[in-house]
Amino acid sequence: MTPASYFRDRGLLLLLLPVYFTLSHAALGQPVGAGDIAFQSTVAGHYEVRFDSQPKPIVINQIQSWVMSVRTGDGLCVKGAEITVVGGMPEHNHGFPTAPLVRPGANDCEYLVEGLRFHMSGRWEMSFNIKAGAKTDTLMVSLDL
Ligand SMILES: [Cu+2]
Repeated sequence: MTPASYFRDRGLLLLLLPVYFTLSHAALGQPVGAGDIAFQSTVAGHYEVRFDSQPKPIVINQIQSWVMSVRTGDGLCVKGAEITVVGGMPEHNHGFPTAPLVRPGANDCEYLVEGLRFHMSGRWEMSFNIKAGAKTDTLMVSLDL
């Protein structure tokens, strides 16, 4: 899915996704790291996801790598998942300035989200599509930078 189609379908997506996570550190005037994003469940509840970022906290306009840990509800590593990510700033109507990719990480639970760059302050939304075996699920992340 391209960022453009992501935003075109976003209204529908949000209707279908009642579980919607928001971080609001901007009000506190503090930078955030991906590690500050709470451990969270995907929309259909198939997977549990946690993030860690480098550098930490997130630096505006600098390439980021996130480690993404994906487990089942039973705490088992989700091995061999195909994960894609799209996102952008809905209030500015633009996508990411880069095309981030997710690839396998250091162990069966981990994936690396590479090429992330948040080129301005404000609210960013990301949608991760996680496919492992027959189960596909979505994780929405909203980040105030
Ligand atoms: Cu923007």
